[in-house]
Amino acid sequence: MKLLRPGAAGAKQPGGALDAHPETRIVNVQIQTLVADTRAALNSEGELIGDPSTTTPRFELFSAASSICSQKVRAVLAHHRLTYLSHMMNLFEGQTYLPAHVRLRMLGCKQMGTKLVDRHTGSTSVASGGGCDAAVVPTLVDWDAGTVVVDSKRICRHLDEAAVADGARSLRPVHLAAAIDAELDIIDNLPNYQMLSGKPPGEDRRPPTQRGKNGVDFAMGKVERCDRYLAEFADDEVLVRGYTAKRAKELSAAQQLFTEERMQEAYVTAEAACQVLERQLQAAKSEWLLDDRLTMADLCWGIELLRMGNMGADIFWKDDKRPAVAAYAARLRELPAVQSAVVNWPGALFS
Ligand SMILES: N[C@@H](CCC(=O)N[C@@H](CS)C(=O)NCC(=O)O)C(=O)O
Repeated sequence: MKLLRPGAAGAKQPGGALDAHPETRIVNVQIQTLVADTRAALNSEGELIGDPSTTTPRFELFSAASSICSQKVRAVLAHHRLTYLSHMMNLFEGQTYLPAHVRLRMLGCKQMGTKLVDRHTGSTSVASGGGCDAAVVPTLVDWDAGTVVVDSKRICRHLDEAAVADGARSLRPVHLAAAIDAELDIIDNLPNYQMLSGKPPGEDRRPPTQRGKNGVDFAMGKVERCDRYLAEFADDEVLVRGYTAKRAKELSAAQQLFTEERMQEAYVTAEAACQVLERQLQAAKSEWLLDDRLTMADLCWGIELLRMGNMGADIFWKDDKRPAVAAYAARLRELPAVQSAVVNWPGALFS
């Protein structure tokens, strides 16, 4: 891995080659400014991941080490060996709320065409969660297309399509697309926020850095962060919309998600998903869950099962409880893309 200085003499600026499409170029200039502001706020020049000879990587990714949504995107990038400029954000220091980043995502949310999410269902899904969140990661910039892409599921598909256009084999082949999407929806709807931040029913098996936490303080910290930004940027219509929706979402999380009853429900949901997976794996006649070739569903399950294991929820499949899930989780963990996006990515697993 090599440090790349996008502004260095002789280096072509990402996003500079869009002269043929004036309409796109206007958006692109806006993206360029917001990306430059976000980099400056993070004090990050970015780290080039992939081919070290690349001077103008097509993709630029803002992600967080431990974010499960970011991990899925990094795994697809790694699987397809796509080169990108990576900027890391610290979720616990609230870096995803930086105004330039929120403005950047507001462009992506607009392009996605969904409203801003203002309540928390416990899942990270845009479809069932009620919309787009302007203060989270991952955020992908595609300099060739002149777009900012938000939502991990959309980003993974976008990257897969880009790789396929370059001759790669798809992780989401057309004949399996519906089945893969159904798996991605199941995974996207799992209560990862609750299992990471809330107190589990019974013994707290989370790693020491998370153990004992009840979720409410974390969510209220986000509400307070939004309040500070709302006071500071009261005249900025775009930021006010972004932070107001996020504030409402996290307030609903603090008030509703982490009660004993909701935490019980979350664990029941997660275990039920493992039971469905066990049955599917037992019945599968293919090498992987849906095919003889690895699909996006396998990659995302790999990341989900690693997270569950990291939170101590591997009791759902350990000790012969669900042997097919246990074997699948162990196999997925060894995939080079999962190793590089999570297992060997500094800070990706909680200790
Ligand atoms: N639907 C979005 C959800 C993204 C999301 O919820 N990201 C979380 C980490 S997995 C985040 O950045 N949280 C920071 C916060 O809410 O403060 C996606 O899949 O990309």
